[in-house]
Amino acid sequence: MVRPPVVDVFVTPADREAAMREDVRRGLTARSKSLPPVWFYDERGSLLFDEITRLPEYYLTRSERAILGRHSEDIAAASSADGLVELGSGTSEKTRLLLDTMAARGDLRRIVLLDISEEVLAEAASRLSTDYGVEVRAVVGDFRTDLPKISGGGRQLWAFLGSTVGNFPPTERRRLFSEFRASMGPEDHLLLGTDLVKDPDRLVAAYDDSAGVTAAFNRNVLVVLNRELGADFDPDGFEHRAVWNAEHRWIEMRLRSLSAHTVHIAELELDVAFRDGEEILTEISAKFEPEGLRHELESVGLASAVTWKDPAGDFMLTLARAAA
Ligand code: AVJ
Repeated sequence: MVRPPVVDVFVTPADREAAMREDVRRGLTARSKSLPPVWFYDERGSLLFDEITRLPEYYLTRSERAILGRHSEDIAAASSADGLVELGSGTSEKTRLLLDTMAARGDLRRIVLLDISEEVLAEAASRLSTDYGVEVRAVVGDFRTDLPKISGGGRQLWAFLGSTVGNFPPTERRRLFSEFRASMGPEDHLLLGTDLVKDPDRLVAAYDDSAGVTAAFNRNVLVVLNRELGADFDPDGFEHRAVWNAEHRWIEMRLRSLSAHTVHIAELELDVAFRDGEEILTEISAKFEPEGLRHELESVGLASAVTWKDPAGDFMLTLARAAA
């Protein structure tokens, strides 16, 4: 008999709502406007992101899948993990390549999924529990704060895939890596997926596709604010932009106002004035150099044991463990 997944809720809908209000007030009253990317992912946003992963220009997902397809046996052997913890798991689609390998080796005992979105999580957890017949725990939480609550037991592989880490600027990234390090047991490993620095034209195309899916994804954050906070953004009044920032080595997604106008956000009792051409920074997506990443990990006590790239050298997986 397969036990149904256990769902732990560390972030309630009320917590989410409060966090969104605070983020939006802070981001849109600042001199240089920004919104954190976490608010892209309502149901429509998650579907749009899924569509992005299948676009010809968006190589990241395919490249990472290719590495997992080729090297999941190496990863399972090198970590000898008996449990998988997936952070920001989404639909857990690529992770199955790892789970299949761990299960075939007879190693797989437990799966923990952590995501901010309860709907996606519950669905993924019950599928995995049926398909693998092991203990599955689903945690509705924020990987920036909730890691200490989910550590424990066995030899865990902490998977942080999809270049999600790229959404965090260096200081926050360092804090995140330290959190991972602090939560990992002595026999645990971290599996980190990162996009690599490459020709800026290819990078920009990956974030400004010809079908306009990324543009719709970017504008969706305004649709979310309209619904959740009673704002009156006209999403078509903003232009999607993707810009390579060579100094910081990250892609910036921005929304540029096509006119001078004012937006009212009812639930914040806030008016936000936009100049013609004024931009909101909606996401950074950092690109890495293998050496730089190794140093970053080492500086928080994570020793990068092995790395793998896809054949084109576009994307990298790093397996790291707590340094002795
Ligand atoms: C899911 C954060 C890794 O930064 O490439 C895709 C999100 N944004 N297209 C990324 C995204 C625009 C994606 N991550």
